[in-house]
Amino acid sequence: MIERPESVKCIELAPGYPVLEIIHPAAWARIALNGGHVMEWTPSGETPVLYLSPDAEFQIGKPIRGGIPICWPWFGPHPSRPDAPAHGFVRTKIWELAEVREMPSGVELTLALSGKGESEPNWPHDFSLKFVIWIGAELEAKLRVRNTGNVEWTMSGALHTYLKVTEVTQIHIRGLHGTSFVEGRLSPERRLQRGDVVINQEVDRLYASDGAVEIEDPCGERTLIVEKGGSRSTVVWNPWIEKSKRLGDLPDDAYPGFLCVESTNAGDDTITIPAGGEHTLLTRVRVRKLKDRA
Ligand code: TA6
Repeated sequence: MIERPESVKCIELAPGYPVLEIIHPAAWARIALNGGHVMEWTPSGETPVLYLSPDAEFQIGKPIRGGIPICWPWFGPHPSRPDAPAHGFVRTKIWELAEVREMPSGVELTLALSGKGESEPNWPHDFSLKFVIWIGAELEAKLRVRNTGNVEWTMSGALHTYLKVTEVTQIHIRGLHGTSFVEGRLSPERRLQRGDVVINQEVDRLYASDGAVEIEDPCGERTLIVEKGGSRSTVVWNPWIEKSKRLGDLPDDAYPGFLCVESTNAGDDTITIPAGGEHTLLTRVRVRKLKDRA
């Protein structure tokens, strides 16, 4: 592994399971090389901002429940192969640490993963990914995708961010008013969002939106702001009661404590990349104390 500054350690969360631990005056974070997965992020003076399931499985080749799963090169079920894993394959591959830069305000880490067509049965294309993560008072994650083959291909995907909230039924989810959405990805009925999004049942919505989403958590006395780039669709998901029971790596009573707000390219927002072309999908998470609200 490349040389790392003092603020970036490499620990084993389980035997043979390497995790980068960032200990910097601006923030603390953990990033698993399995999946290139930002698992935890706590800015200084804050409580944890990302939700990580206490039942998350730390096994190479298994996805992690929580943090920011990288869903690529397809979002949800594979478009044509029902036996392919949901949300693509890169969240279960080992990424390598390609670059790391420590600065007074934080640490920038670049993880890399690439593949040739014959290496992936469900994705017979050449690709190169760079995942650039800024760990500081804010968190920014950029998935830079490059088509290194000689034919164009079409992808979908998401930065599937799990945000920690105090009580999901008490939060105010703003920024999607007036945008259209489909529920559960499978329901053909397109509806219009009126006012704030309310979570009082399972919500699994794909919104046609490129805007920021604010999650005001009055009990947590803070607002989380999720900004996006390279994304014209946003997923808002909470499994609620029944789906939580079906997820073996999530406690049944965990659903009130998190909300997923995902920067996606999904639904009508799939991306076709020509040979040699690139696309960047970005998510940025900021914290604003309620008392700081002007
Ligand atoms: O983004 C929402 C969603 O597509 C839900 O339908 C649910 O399946 C969630 O992702 C989690 O998927 P996973 O494969 O990580 O269990």
